[in-house]
Amino acid sequence: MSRDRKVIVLTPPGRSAIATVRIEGVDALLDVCRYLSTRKGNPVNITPAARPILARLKLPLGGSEEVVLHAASGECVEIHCHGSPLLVEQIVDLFVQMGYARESVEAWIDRTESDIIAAEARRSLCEVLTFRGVQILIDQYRGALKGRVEVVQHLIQTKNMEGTIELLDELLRWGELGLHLVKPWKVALVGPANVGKSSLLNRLVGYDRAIVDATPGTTRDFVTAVTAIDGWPSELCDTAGLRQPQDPIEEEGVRRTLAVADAADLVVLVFSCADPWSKDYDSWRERWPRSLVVYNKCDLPAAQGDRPAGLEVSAVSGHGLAELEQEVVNRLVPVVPSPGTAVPFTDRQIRLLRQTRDAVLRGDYSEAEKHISTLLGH
Ligand SMILES: Nc1nc2c(ncn2[C@@H]2O[C@H](COP(=O)(O)OP(=O)(O)OP(=O)(O)O)[C@@H](O)[C@H]2O)c(=O)[nH]1
Ligand SMILES: [Mg+2]
Repeated sequence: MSRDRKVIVLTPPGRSAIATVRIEGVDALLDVCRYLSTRKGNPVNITPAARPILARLKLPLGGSEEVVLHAASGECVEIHCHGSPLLVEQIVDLFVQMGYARESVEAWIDRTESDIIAAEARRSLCEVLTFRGVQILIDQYRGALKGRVEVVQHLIQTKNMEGTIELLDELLRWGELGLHLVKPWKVALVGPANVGKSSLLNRLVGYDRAIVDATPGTTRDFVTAVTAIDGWPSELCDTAGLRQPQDPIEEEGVRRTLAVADAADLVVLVFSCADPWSKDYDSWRERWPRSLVVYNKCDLPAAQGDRPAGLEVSAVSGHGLAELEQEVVNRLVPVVPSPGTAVPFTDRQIRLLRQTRDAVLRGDYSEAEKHISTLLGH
């Protein structure tokens, strides 16, 4: 019986402002109505497909909760409630006790979505970190990527090597951006001790995430904070200052700094305007040649001598911080896809696009077609 009666939490796990619980079953609406009342305690009747209504839902542990309800039909009701996991669990329990089977959102998507790319988009939409990401994923859900992949398929069938490679390159160009809609870009703040790396992290995320102190060597381990820069999810990582370690803990801190910087999508090399350029710094620029050079403390008198070009900022006065953010974005996302652009956004899609490209370059069109069919879920 419970096979066709389902309760699904549509919103991702964890705390959020609002959670949505979907109830599916022949008597879904009747079952929900049994536990509803108006604020004054009167019964509530919902008309299927009508506008959402506000009501109180009686809870198994006692008391009631104000919820917004929408019944798409008599067999499907969505309950929008406060996002507290405790409340969500109580609502789920209420229906489980009535014989409804709990279904994961992934299983629900697989059951209700026949198009594999649309299903991936719906799954990614559960994890997406910013509104920009939502817009791009909705385009893919509506078929932007699928449409272009079908064109690739046609080009393969007509053995058009040049056209296929051109289109595959156009799609793969957005791969990195697509993957970073649910996984933030990693930006490491690296540099000598005491130049203001932790102060910059705090300014960029807007709260005091890292300890700041006038003593060099304050940050011993790396400290991360996820934020959005111009709408792109970014994990900023403040690191221990690079200097001759004074003790084994600092030595480990420096080792971690190097590892974090090597793995980052972007290294921001932070120096101080007030310190003269040192020969050591050249080796860091060689190690991370694509790094962004920043001179902090530009509110202080500048040190004498030459130094490489870089952005002048001040974590204290705020000077240059908007330009710094803009430059970080320019490095991570130099071109923004226009609305409706086909953007691959999962490892699976990107791997299959690359495999298709390799096969086409080898002239193996049947292998290429196999990969494209897999990508389309055929
Ligand atoms: N005048 C001035 N002082 C700054 C600025 N940014 C940071 N400071 C000061 O410089 C000192 C060091 O700042 P931190 O942010 O702790 O420097 P850090 O690079 O993280 O230092 P370590 O963790 O030791 O490597 C503190 O006293 C800050 O208040 C700035 O833009 N101007
Ligand atoms: Mg620090």
